[in-house]
Amino acid sequence: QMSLATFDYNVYHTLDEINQWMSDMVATYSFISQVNVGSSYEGRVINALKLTRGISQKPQFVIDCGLHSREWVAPASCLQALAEAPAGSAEYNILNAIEIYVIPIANPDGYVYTWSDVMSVHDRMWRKTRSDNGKFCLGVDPNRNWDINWSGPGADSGACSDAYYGPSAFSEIEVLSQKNFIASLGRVQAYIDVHAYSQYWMYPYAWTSSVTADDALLEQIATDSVNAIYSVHQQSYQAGPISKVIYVASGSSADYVYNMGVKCSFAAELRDTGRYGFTLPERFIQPTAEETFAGLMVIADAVAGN
Ligand code: ING
Ligand code: ZN
Repeated sequence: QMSLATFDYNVYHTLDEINQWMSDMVATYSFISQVNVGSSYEGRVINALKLTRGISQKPQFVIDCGLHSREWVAPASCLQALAEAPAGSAEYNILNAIEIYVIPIANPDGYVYTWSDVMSVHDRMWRKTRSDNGKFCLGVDPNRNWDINWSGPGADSGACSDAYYGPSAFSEIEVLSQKNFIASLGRVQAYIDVHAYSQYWMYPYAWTSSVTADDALLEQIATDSVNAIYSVHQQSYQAGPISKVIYVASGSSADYVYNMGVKCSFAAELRDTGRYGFTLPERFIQPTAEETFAGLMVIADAVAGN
């Protein structure tokens, strides 16, 4: 397919380009299909790509990218990870054992906003959704809006805050849609919410500094992931519980999905460690994507029982 063959993974893409790319992937590969996760506040469709081969009824692994719109390297890395799937690759082979769902842009309104000029204002640093809650500022933090210790420590009541928890838990249609989507799949055994930046590979809890009942398992998988990541381009990522590695944060997706019974729940912060931050230059997309892929495959292997 012409457009797939010429798609440049080493630049950042608009939502329209990413949606076209998803259609091209589906048209090109029989083991990839598109699934509708739901819609956004401004009426955009949230898409997922489903990858599976062979038997059905396998364990499922959900990869959520771009929940925060300014973290552009996260969706870019998820796209490149998907491009690794075709024949012969490790990812292709693992699709006999698990189903993978990738949501490349979980917050499409925010993403479009970081690409736009609205009344000659350009805000590349927008993080939240774009909902109007009748306050002075728009938007809710989609990683503080889940119903897990909602409105607790590490989330903000102020509508202008980047960590605004919203008028109620699941007030954001993007968050509610993703929650319902994950619940509807029924056999999800692993989840990762991919962010940037700081180079961390983390797991619950975020809302409390207490550890989960699965701490040893999660620590083992996260350590294996950061070792795999290091082996690709010798970048150090730190593994550990979210509340210890980064900060206490209530209402996050990783905690909520863990509490749904998805033991292998993770949250990643990709490159860099702060030099460029959210505006990571395009030359770093490829190496970031390559090491992220290695980290994701460790989780996929764990779910596949390898
Ligand atoms: N960091 C995440 C944030 O939402 C995080 C850290 C991840 C908190 C997972 C809770 C759960 O604040 C960034 N950079 O977005
Ligand atoms: Zn983020």
